[in-house]
Amino acid sequence: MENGIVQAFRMQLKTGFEEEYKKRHDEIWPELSDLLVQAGIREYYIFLDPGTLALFAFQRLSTDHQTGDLATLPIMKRWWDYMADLMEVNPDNSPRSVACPEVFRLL
Ligand code: RM4
Repeated sequence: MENGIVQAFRMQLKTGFEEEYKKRHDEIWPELSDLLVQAGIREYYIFLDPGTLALFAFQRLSTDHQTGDLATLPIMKRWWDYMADLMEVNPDNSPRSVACPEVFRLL
């Protein structure tokens, strides 16, 4: 199987929004998930650390992914606006995100 590119990053949930964050993702807009797949995201997981409310995201991307363009797309921006009450965000409502370098792989 083609492994593509893997990347991980950390976002931050605000206190008290654990259930609502999960609910919104359980009901993710189909047009947004289509967009993410079209951008080349092959796998996307978000895990919640219950102690710190850190959101740890892991993605597997196709080698020709275009995830860098997502921030300019209206559906993505609308989702970020929608999620901004639950997450730590930047002034443009994109989630504050810290890249997490890979330190181990078992393949
Ligand atoms: C997240 C956040 C991310 C988005 C996912 C689907 O909570 O908004 O940017 O990729 O939802």
